[in-house]
Amino acid sequence: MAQERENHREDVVGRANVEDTPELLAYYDELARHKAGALWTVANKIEPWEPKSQSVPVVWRYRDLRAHVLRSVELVTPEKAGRRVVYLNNPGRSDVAAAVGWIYGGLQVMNPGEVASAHRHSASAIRFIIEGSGAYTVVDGHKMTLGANDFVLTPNDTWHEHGVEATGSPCIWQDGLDIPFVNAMEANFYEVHPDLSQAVGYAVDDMTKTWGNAGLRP
Ligand code: GTQ
Repeated sequence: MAQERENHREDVVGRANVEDTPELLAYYDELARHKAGALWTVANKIEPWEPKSQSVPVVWRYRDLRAHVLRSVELVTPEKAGRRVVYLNNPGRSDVAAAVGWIYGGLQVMNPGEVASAHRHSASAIRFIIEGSGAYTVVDGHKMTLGANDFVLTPNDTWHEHGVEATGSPCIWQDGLDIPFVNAMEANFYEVHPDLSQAVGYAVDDMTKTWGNAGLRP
C-alpha cells in the first residue's frame, strides 16, 4: 500500500519544485525502505522562509485556574506527585508540554506542613510566588523564605526542594522551566536527592541578603 507522501513544492525560483512522476514516486519508496528521503520533497518545510511557531495564542487567567489548582491539594500528595502542579498546556505544543515555544509553565501549590522532595535536573527554573505565606525553597543548601511577589531562581543542576512551614498558609507559585528546550537538545538528566532533602548549610536567606541589595562592586 502506498503511504501518504509529502511534497512541499513552491513555485518560486530557488525553492524546491519537483513534480511527482511515477518514476520519482517509486524512487521515493526505494529511499524510504533505506530510511532515507529526497531532500527536495521536504526542503521547503524544514527550511521555512521565516520562523514558524507551533504554539497557538492562549490566555490563562489566574482567576479561572486558581480553584482548580487548590483542588489538587485534595486529590494528590506531594509525596506521590513529586510536584503538585497544574501545568499550562498549549494546544499546539502538548507533545512537548510547553506553555509557549520551548518554555514550560505551571502553577504549583503546597499546603502548610508539606514538603516536596529534593531533586535536580538539567532544566533551569524560575518561580514567581503568587500567594500564601510560609513558603520556602532550598537551592544547593541555601534556604530562602518566599512570600507573595518574590522571585527565585533554580539554576540548572542545582538541588532544590520546596515546602511550606506548618505555621504558613496555602501557597501558590508559578514555575517556569526550559524543560521542552532541554529535551529538544536531548540533554535532560534528572536525579532524586539520595536523602530526599538537603542539609541547610548557610544562614537562612543568605542569598537574598548577599545579592538582594545595592552595593555590587565594580
Ligand atoms: O520545582 O523542580 O512545575 O521539576 C515542573 C518540573 C516544577 C520543580 C515544575 C519541576 C519543577
